[in-house]
Amino acid sequence: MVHWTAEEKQYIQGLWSKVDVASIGGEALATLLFVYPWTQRFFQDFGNLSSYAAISSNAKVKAHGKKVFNAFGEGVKHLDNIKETFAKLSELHCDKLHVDPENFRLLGDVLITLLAAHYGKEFNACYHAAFQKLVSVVSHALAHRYH
Ligand code: HNI
Repeated sequence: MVHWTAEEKQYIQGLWSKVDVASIGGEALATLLFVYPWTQRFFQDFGNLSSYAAISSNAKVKAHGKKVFNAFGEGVKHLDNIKETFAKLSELHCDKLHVDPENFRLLGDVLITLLAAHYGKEFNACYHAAFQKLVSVVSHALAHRYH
């Protein structure tokens, strides 16, 4: 099981409590779809994804980004239970959607970049390390069905 120090928990849960999940979630998914356009193939029924402006104003992208990061927030709440928290979602992404787990890592990197952009100096090396660990553990849990 992953061990979290009290400080790591504080960095993660403290910062996440301030995050506007709908906003950063929409932004993160939009960035993923724009910067790594091959990820668009999972969202072919989302309509117009032809430019950054189109992607970032697409209501389906926003709604899905919010959904994804609300689920991510469940992981933040249950740091000592991440594998179980994402067990059902791992089944969905691996067995049904066949999402390449590399994409979980990419989305995690996007999230960290956005947190750094939004929180500036407050998102210091300690926050960065804690969130890096979190996105890695969440990606691993989501990919669990592949292992
Ligand atoms: Ni993901 C559906 C959570 C990463 C492709 N995804 C979901 C749902 C949740 C979710 C929650 C809705 C489940 C339901 O309807 O029961 N996804 C997460 C989380 C992460 C993640 C927590 C990583 C942090 N998903 C990704 C990535 C991709 C992805 C990186 C592809 C690039 N997800 C999907 C697709 C669906 C999906 C595709 C189904 C969409 C649909 O049409 O309903």
